[in-house]
Amino acid sequence: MKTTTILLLSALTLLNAGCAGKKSIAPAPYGPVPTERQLAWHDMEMYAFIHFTTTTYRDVEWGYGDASPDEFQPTKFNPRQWVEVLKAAGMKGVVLTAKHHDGFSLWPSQLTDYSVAQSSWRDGKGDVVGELAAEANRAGLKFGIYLSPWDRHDMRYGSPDYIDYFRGQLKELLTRYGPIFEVWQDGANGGDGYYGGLREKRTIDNRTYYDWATTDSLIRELQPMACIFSDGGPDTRWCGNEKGFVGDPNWATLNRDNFAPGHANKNSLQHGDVGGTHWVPAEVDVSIRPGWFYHESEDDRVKTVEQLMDIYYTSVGRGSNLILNVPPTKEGLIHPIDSARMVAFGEALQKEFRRPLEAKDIKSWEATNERKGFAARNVTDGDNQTYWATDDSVREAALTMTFREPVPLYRLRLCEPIQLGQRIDSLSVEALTREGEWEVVATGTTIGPRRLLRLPEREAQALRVKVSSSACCPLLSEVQLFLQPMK
Ligand code: FUL
Ligand code: CA
Repeated sequence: MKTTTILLLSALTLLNAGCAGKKSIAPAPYGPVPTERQLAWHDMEMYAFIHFTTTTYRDVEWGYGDASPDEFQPTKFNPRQWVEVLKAAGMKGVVLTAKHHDGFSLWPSQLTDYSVAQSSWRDGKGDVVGELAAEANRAGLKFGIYLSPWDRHDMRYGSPDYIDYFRGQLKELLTRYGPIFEVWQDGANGGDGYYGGLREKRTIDNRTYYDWATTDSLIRELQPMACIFSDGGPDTRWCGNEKGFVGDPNWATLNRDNFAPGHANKNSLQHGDVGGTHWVPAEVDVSIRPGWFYHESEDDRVKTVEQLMDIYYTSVGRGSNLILNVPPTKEGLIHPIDSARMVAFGEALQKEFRRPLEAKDIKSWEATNERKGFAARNVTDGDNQTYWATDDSVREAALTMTFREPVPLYRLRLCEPIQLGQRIDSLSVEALTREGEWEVVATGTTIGPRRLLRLPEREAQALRVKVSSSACCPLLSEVQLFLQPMK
């Protein structure tokens, strides 16, 4: 192209922009933003945890490391049944304790003589990791692994040789079983154990012993899309408790460099750090039973659908992911009580979100401020990439959707376009009732990837969402209203 043509074209562009008022310019990202692997992880929302090993047969929570491999006898081992149950509950993935603190490996590891290969179960030909990975894959569930850094069986634990062994095992797991979406690094470390028969106490300095940076780069190399979970990330963080909730507010940002494994600040784990340096979202880990492993004595203490639903709203509903543990029995099956509960939970969840309000039922979208090219109606197109934005100077804004007919309120899902960072720190929702009054029906703090709200029973002609963001302009990608299900 000749220079004169280029000059002419740019002059025309400027002229066009001038006629239309302002050019449409996307808001700049605010603070740290998620990586591609973290964005994929956010979409997972809810998945299962499976705690299973020789510890199951000892009826304890922490195996000492001295159980004989022959004690592992899941005579009815059926990972297809596990996966069916998990799928019915709406789980999108499953993370297995490939090795728990007792040190027994659920796959035939070539690096130890303490695995399923040494068990008389299936004449040493069994592979729990392989069979579960295959079933998960068949059913469309993503697969993840837990490899306990603390190993109460292995003689080498506490020495540099053990770290080589640990990395060697990770390598086996990350190269044999297809794509891994999460590697779960547990924080429990050191103490007494069998340690090759020495039966002693071993303490390690968990700030230095594991050299996590080297292990993390091995994981990156072998499985670039796997999120690494630990107390302080690097990719996903523990929520600071095992009860089934993340803090409110919940920021995905964290001052990650303040963290060393096992030296976590509970408040930062539960709430994140406002304006934190890294994107490290929280994961809520909780068991459907009091313990992580199956105990017959807890058969009557399986969480109810109501409890599971409350957990759902205080984890997924606050923008965190939920990893729900469902431990198999000694036979290698999910217990009938747990499976019935999971299926009922799945049905209850479907009912929660059965009647989405459709965009065609909305008469108008009005915003107190609308950035050029980022219209309010972008919040009802079902696409998280498209969003409503305000001008840069705005800190508080409201969006009102007026319905064609009054509708029965039920649930509300709000989402921020987190690819541009997390911004909103407070929200309130008002409904225009049949009587023509504006009534506050919900209030809250952060949104992040999502905030789910249970609304009171009201017929509403319109809904107004007010958001504020103290450091930058607020953005919303989705405002999805769900209506009261038909009786
Ligand atoms: C903890 C472990 O000590 C428990 O046994 C369990 O695996 C839980 C998920 O993490 O730190
Ligand atoms: Ca959208």
